[in-house]
Amino acid sequence: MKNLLSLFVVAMMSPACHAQDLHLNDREYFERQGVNVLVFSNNFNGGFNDEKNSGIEIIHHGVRTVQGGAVRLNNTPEQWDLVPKTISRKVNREQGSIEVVTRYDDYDFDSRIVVTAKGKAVEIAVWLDKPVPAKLAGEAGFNIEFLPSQYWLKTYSVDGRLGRLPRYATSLTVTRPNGEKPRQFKGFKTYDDRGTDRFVDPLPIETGHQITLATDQPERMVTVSSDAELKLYDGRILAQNGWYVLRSVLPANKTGKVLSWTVEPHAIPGWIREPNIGFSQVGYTPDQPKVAVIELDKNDTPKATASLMRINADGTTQQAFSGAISNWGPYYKYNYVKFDFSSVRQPGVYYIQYGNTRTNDFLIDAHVYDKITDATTDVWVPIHMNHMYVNEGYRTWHGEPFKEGYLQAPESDHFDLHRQGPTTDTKYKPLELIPGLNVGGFFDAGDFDIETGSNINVVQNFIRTWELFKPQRDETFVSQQQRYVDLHRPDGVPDILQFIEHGTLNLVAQAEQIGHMASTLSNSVLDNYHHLGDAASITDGLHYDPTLKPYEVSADGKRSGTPDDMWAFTTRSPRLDQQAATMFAAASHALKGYNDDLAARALTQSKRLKQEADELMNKIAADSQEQADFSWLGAGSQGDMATNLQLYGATGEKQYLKNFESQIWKALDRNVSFTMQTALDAVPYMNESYKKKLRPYVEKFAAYIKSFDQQNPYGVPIGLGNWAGVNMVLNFGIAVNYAHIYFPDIVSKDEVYRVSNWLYGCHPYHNYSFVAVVGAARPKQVFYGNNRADFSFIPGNVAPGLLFRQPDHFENYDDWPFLWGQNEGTIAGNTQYIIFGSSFKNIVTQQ
Ligand SMILES: [Ca+2]
Ligand SMILES: [Ca+2]
Ligand SMILES: [Ca+2]
Repeated sequence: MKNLLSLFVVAMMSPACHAQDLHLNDREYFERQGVNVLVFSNNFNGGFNDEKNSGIEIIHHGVRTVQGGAVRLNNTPEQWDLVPKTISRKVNREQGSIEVVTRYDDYDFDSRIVVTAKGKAVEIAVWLDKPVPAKLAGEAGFNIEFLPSQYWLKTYSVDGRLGRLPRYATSLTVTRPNGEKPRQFKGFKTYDDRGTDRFVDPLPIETGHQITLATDQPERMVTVSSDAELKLYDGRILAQNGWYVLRSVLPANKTGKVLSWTVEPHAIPGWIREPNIGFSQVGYTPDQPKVAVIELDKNDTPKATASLMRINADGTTQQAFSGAISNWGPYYKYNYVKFDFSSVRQPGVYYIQYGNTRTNDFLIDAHVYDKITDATTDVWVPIHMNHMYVNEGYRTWHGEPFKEGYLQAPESDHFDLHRQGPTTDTKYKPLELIPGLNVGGFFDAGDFDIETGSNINVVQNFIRTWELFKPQRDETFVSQQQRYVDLHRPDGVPDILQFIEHGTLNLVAQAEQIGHMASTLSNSVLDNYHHLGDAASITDGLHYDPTLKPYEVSADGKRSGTPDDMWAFTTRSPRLDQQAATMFAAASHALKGYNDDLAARALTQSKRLKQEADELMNKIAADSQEQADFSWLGAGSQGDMATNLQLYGATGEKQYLKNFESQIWKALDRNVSFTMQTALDAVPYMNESYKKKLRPYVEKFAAYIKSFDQQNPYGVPIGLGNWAGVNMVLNFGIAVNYAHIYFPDIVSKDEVYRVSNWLYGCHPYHNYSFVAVVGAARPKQVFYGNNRADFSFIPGNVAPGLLFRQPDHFENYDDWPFLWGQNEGTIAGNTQYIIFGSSFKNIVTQQ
């Protein structure tokens, strides 16, 4: 905090005489009011390669609209095209420049980019010590990318010729021999060339030497000029998550300064960002604390007061409350103040008026939280049921996917971070059909694989919700026999039981057919992994037959030569087997009386897997010189404690509880915040003396909760990773809820609203609810679901939230769904939200 504060003060005191020019600030980026130019504050990092948040970036009047500035090997690089590795980054304050050396190992190709502030513009120069490698001549170029949703339908000018950036990609393309395409990540191919051995290459929309984008919108206007030819492309031709690309090919056979661009982002004189008034879009109950957090530009002057306005039944408005603005202080690049209107308790429709800024309206009412989990349980979860046809009214969400089943994965390195080792660890030969796996299970996230670890979590989350709250809600028809799901059609069975059953069906099948748990059931080829559309069309539904030619179908219509069948990755992990064994025990307990056959099968697999996994782990530990690697198995580890508790819950065998008790106190002594949830989960099984012994730890936890009020203006843990921190926030919220349920005198009811406020709109960047369709007046509009190409959402999805970009920018696009780090929902995270929401509702409805 202190460090941030001093940075803020320094930034505030920057000499006014340079205010109109770009200058290199203390956070190592170029800045003028309304414009930030970042030079490799964020590096390309490989892997998924689609982060679209690296290289040279421009944050233009508060929105990161330009990124990807780097030497690239394609006209419009896709996800999984090679990205450059950053070798060095130097900030030269005297010259006002930043210099970055990047490298493509695959081509032994180094280049140096020097960005220098020149008045209101920056010069971007590319330097080479050795000429472009012959293989990349004509392919390597300097690229920079513009965010389509902020530029489409804007006018542009190229050397005086006018045009409008297209809303949808329709520009011209050519095909070229595959041999001419620079290799993609790990040699995978993103495209199915239909046997032509040619790839698609977009042609430019325009070429010239001076280009201005968004001549009609001062906030977005950028002018680029160069002696080299500038080409403007539409990256969406190849991939829906592509951006507009501006590019100059690097000259062949040249060294030294081979390219220079002048880039001038227009700045609106005296621009000050509109205040972002964070509040709960779902609304507030009359008795809860109500504090809006207002995010202010650092050049903004806080107002003295704000008002809460009531909208009367006849449409007239009146001031319900006026109160003082209190200062919180700086947090990264903005300044924060708060407006407390807790004293307003009268139910009604309200909005906040702060200076000229008026929020949308919201409710104060005892029932505002009643429906916060309904969209997730009734819509999001059933749509993610794999191996089923899912219907809703007139709409089919997807047909029955993967009818041909799953093949044994051969040895492979995988694009979704999986690996199949040199042996299969099964009785199956590589590419042999493993029968019976195309049943049950849930799509992982914005993709369609079955991540076994996540699916285990999902079943556990449902079981936990079932055992704690016994929700009888029945809005979903599920027929395993028909392989058919119909939304909003009650069938007499609580949906949550059907979800537990559906998850268990796939996991039990894995244990029975494979003998142990697969790490994943996933795509075999990259060109159908990025599928956007009906899940049933990812594969052709026909068994792969390598004796047929690609795209050929057998005479009986049952087999094809297209290698699109999904694979089961079966490298054995005894740890995963142990997790599955625990889950199977709990599932057996939950399913008893509803599906006795499945309950019995789950119990059989639980016992067998536990025994085999224990033996394997002991053997590995005995064989290994590095037993420390398996220390998580030993006493005191978090995983073991939670497992023992779950096993006790499922079996009632006292030994598990003894194991738990022998570890919990040491773990709490080591780390209260990390262990608190497990300690609280045990309360229902324990006596009063356990609760008494736990009290001082809960007191510590209460102090930990309050510590977030000093760490940031929003009072919740905020993650700074590549995946925004919603899982961490939900975990925190669940622990706070349980601490309040069992120790209301230590953790007061007021604390449980921290996480709901954050989720439903009280957070940086904008004030939209992160839960799709939840947040009555203004939920987010776009998410990274499997319908993201439609700029849409699947109701009930929870976004990861605020993605942090170095050095000081939080972001959550609501017009561009394609960044998974801020907009994807996962099956494990969304079922975690059901636990948070169920426990939260339970607390709120109790007077
Ligand atoms: Ca996945
Ligand atoms: Ca049902
Ligand atoms: Ca197939």
